[in-house]
Amino acid sequence: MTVDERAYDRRRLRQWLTGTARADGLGRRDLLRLLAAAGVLAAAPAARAAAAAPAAGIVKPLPADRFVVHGTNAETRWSALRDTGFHTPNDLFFVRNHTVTPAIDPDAWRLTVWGDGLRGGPREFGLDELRALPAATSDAFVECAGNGRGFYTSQQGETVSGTAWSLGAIGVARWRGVRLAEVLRLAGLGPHAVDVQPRGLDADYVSGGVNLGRVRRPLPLAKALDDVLLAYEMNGEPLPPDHGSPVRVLVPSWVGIASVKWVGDIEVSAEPLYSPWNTGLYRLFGPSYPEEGSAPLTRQTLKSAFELPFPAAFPVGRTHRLTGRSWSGAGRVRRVEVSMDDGARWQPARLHDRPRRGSWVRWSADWTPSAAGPAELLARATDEHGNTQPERAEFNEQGYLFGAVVRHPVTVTS
Ligand SMILES: Nc1nc2c(c(=O)[nH]1)N[C@H]1C(S)=C(S)[C@@H](COP(=O)(O)O)O[C@H]1N2
Ligand SMILES: [Mo]
Repeated sequence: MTVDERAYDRRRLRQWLTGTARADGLGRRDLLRLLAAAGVLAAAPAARAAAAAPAAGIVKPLPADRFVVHGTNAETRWSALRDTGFHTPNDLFFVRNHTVTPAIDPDAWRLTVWGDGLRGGPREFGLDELRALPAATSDAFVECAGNGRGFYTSQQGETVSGTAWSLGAIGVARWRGVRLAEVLRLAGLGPHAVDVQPRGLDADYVSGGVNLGRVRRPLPLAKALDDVLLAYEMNGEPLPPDHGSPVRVLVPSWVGIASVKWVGDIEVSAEPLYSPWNTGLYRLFGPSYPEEGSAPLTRQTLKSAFELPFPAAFPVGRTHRLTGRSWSGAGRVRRVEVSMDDGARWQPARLHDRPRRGSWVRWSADWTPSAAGPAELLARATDEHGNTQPERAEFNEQGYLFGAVVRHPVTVTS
């Protein structure tokens, strides 16, 4: 009967992965061991898509001077941000799609809020209903947990799985929508709710031959009730197709995966929930972490980027105004410093925005290169909690949360 049991177990595991079985009463450690033993969450090989390849399934144009395409994803070139304002224009905002951008009719769209954490049965909302509720606005970044992943390899010589992003998997927009707390209240949030799990309407995600079901990731109730929005506007326009039209979740300061696009339903659970996106994915695995991985990722790390081509070129002997941006998931950026001599001396950059939580700050610094040849520009930020970008980021197998100083290559020409 061993054979039958094994077959049943595999079926149950598949059901759980696609969201049709629950994992109640099962410890996270057991679940992870089970998943690892069945090999269903083996890391996908690093993406090697050519920069010139068209992105499958993204609706908006991706001109090569503004985006680098990685398979189904596209990152913003930092050189293209230089003359943009505080908010990333919608047509320049990076896209991270597990599959393809779905076509959803906003008039037919419904949001279902359901689960045993509600006092009563499911409650449905249409777009007009959400728009009629009190609106809230948030100037917040959405940043992929893997932003900067490529530097684990290029700067630290480490092999990690996943899309080899440079620093362009981030954007800041003015998001407008309704507070998730308000919608949960209207749906009849019960006293026993602990987890809230939004799920996207895009296609099932198949990784390494295993169907993981639709993109979904539980949020602890405390965060869901804090500053999370159901956003229907991005920079004053209806949410564009690639960014979750008609409604996405916006979870300020957290890893981008929490901000589920094209949300179709939200489960409110009286028991903790698991999905592939908070178990085998979006935890830190590696020698510095426990066998079952770190806790699920929440806040983003601290980063800085120059608004320059990568690599950049400057003529010698002239003064150049270097510009860039810094941000932290932990709180406000307090200080940004730059170094043009390999970190021997650091000079403060001028900040051009009042630093705010969950957002970035623009900065500038002048540089007069005195000798022709190769150079590296360094920028490092410190946040209000005293976190400063280190020289090296701690390795993890999936290359999440790269927070070290990026060495920006430059050629000084005579
Ligand atoms: N439904 C759904 N939501 C999703 C994703 C997805 O593929 N499907 N990708 C997530 C990830 S990993 C990131 S980083 C952000 C990217 O948001 P953007 O494409 O609007 O920049 O969306 C998140 N929400
Ligand atoms: Mo992401």
